[in-house]
Amino acid sequence: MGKTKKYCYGLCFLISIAINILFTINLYLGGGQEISGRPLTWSEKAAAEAEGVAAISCSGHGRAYVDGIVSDGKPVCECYDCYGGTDCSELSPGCAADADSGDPIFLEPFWMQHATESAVVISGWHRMSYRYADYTTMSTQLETYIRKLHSVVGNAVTEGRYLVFGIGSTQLLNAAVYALSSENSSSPSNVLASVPFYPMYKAQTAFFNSESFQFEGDTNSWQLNNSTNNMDVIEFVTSPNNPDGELKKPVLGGKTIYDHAYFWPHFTPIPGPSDHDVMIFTLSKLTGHAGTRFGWAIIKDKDIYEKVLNYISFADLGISKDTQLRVLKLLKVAIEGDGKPLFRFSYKKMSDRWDRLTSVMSKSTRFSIQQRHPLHCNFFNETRLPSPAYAWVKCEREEEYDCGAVLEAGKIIGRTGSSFSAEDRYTRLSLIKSQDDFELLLQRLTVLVSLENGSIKTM
Ligand SMILES: Cc1ncc(COP(=O)(O)O)c(C=O)c1O
Ligand SMILES: *[C@@H]1O[C@H](CO)[C@@H](O)[C@H](O)[C@H]1NC(C)=O
Ligand SMILES: *[C@@H]1O[C@H](CO)[C@@H](O)[C@H](O)[C@H]1NC(C)=O
Ligand SMILES: *[C@@H]1O[C@H](CO)[C@@H](O)[C@H](O)[C@H]1NC(C)=O
Ligand SMILES: *[C@@H]1O[C@H](CO)[C@@H](O)[C@H](O)[C@H]1NC(C)=O
Ligand SMILES: CC(=O)N[C@H]1CO[C@H](CO)[C@@H](O)[C@@H]1O
Repeated sequence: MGKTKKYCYGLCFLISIAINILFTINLYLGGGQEISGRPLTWSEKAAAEAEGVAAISCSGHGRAYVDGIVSDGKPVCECYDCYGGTDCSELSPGCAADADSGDPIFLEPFWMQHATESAVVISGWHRMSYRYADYTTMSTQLETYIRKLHSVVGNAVTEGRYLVFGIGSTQLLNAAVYALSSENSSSPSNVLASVPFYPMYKAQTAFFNSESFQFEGDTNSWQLNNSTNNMDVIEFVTSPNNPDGELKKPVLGGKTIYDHAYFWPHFTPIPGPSDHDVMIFTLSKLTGHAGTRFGWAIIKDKDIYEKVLNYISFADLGISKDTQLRVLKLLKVAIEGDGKPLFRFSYKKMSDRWDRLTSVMSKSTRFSIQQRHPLHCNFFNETRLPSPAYAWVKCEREEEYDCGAVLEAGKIIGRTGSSFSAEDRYTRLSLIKSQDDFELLLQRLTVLVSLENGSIKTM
């Protein structure tokens, strides 16, 4: 009698465990329609789907996504560079280290650590309208958080300034050129930047082929030939600069567009709030969400603001409301604890990478990288070295004028100096990609440098 009771308890216990396991599996694999005997709510169902996909491990060398390719009803792993196989566990041995693009995946671990605060659920009827209730296309709530963020970081003055959102800062770069240009087609405004500069300035200005502005190249050569002319110029001031991380200052004294894509504590000490007529920022290099395509311009002058706003209107009728919701959520996390958790994480990541990179490069006479100068950072209240997004590598040997080819022979892919209107003796290496990418880059650089004094000089 007592024995059968015991058996029954044991059996019931096992059944209950089995049921629990089944529920859990069901819930997390997204097939579940019930929880504790009632149907899932719409947000629980969405959450179960998201968590089910996030639980696919891909060996840490890839990710599965809700909107990824599906095989047998399940999303498949999308592997990072150099990894393959259904679970991304296979490293391809001869794979080159790709340090070309500025894809800011270095912050992915931060967002995985902050999964709870940063996730967003979007209902099927979320903001279907073109506009917000106040007849604008920009979320005032988001605007408030952007201003808070700048005041917490201390990197830009926003009081009394106008804000315009764009599809990435890319869209705003050209919107700003348009807004600052003269409307006189017989004398178009001259657009310039200082070599080495981000190629998009030239590419966009040429692509839009406007009658009101034209790209005129490097500020310094322009100044040599136009010293006495007070001409109509629009100068891109990229601070910190892509590719070399310099905190650039204007050269020409005309109208300026400050591109502050990298003006965040992980890349540079923040000497004080930037206070200029047109300043452009982007989510991409702040939180790492380049795919969200969100940037903003901070503008002093009302007329310029209205022109930029017009540009965005004519180009797109404003930007995605879904994007704005997600950005709001991310920025709320970014300013938590006065920005300390995010920027401590991001700074540590970048400074660790720089420490390891400089320790390898200091042994080299064949390659050099840019000098870094310490500066007081108001945000961390400490003097620190910058830790730029890119290494600007120079090949020092006379005969190695094509640095990209030299690195490529060592299985490293960079971006050539001429892409930035500089010499090909320089190459840019991206330091903001995933940890896997960085580890492989460092491994390949270590091999190249260790071969320098050996017999294989001409590899
Ligand atoms: C200097 C600079 N400005 C602007 C951008 C554009 O960024 P996004 O369009 O993602 O905001 C980049 C991207 O690499 C950049 O390096
Ligand atoms: C347009 O530019 C031309 C050539 O520089 C100049 O002669 C003319 O006065 C300008 N027109 C206006 C409206 O500024
Ligand atoms: C600038 O002027 C100098 C001397 O007048 C000339 O040699 C040079 O080609 C000019 N540069 C450009 C880019 O026009
Ligand atoms: C190679 O030799 C040079 C000159 O003697 C030295 O400065 C450099 O550190 C050496 N590099 C390595 C990787 O040993
Ligand atoms: C910044 O650091 C200095 C010296 O360590 C200290 O005296 C000062 O109070 C700090 N300022 C702030 C705002 O924390
Ligand atoms: C008016 C004038 O002299 N413009 C020149 C300024 O310099 C650039 C190149 O450095 C020339 O292309 C312009 O013609």
